[in-house]
Amino acid sequence: VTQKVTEKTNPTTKALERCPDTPPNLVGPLLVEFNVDRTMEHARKAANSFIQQGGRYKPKECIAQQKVAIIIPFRNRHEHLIHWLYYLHPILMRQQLDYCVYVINQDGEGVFNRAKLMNAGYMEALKEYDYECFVFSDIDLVPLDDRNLYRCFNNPRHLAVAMDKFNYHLPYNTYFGGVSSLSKEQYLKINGFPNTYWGWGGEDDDIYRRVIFRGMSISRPDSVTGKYKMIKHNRDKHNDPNPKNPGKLSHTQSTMDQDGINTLKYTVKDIKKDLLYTFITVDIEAPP
Ligand code: UDH
Repeated sequence: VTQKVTEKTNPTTKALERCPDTPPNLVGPLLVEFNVDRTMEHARKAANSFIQQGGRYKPKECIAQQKVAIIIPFRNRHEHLIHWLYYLHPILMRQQLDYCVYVINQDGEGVFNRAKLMNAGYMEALKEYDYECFVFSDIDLVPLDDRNLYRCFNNPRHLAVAMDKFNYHLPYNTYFGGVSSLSKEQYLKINGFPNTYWGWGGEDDDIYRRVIFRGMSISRPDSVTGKYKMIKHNRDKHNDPNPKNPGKLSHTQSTMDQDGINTLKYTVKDIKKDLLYTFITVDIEAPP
């Protein structure tokens, strides 16, 4: 009855149905090449005209299964950002997600903190929209198969399971780095991510342990679907391996309730909406 009324009052609008479980336009394996000069203009062309300011998209043909915020920890990797946007927007569109891309830029020259930036991204994204799923991605990782869905599953998901730099294998079984997804509920269950891992190393293992300590397991795609290509680069400044980080892992179980989204402190310095991404600069109180 409702359907009929709709058709009578507005014959051009057909009620949208929920998008199918398996998006129909996926192509499978992808060709990915970073060794070319690429500009933001190329990335804009690749994203087509359906993208909205801030790197926002939702399918027009159906109602997306999930509302997904893509969170990227960032500082001084503009060239990588172009490659990432060039490849990911078309993939995410084919995956029929209702999504937006948030680049969380660490302000200043202090020590980098990947996990704290991701926490800030979670908070900032939720101020804009009622997201139910969060995909956390490094800027230098592009999937080699669009069947690797950037959405959330029954357990926290590790997506980057077969990176070229690790010979298309997991470097170790409990590895949770690179790209991962957690529903809002899963994220809150582990009190978000640690804020105290300054510099390189350890934070991804801490997150893995949080997941296990809260009785969840890790969901993963198979090693064909889960292939990734990483953009080659030199070690960043102000992100040296921190020898204090590995030792913190033995305390995760007792500290995770006092170090996470419930203790997060940061200040937003600037929010800029580019066509292909929302760029949020945050002061995370980094040590010099
Ligand atoms: N990141 C930045 N800027 C930085 C540092 C890190 O944007 O200065 C972000 C970026 O999204 C990156 C992620 O944090 O992909 C993880 O950075 P990482 O340095 O932990 O990991 P990555 O795999 O490099 O990029 C590992 C060290 C590379 C040494 C290569 C020597 N050949």
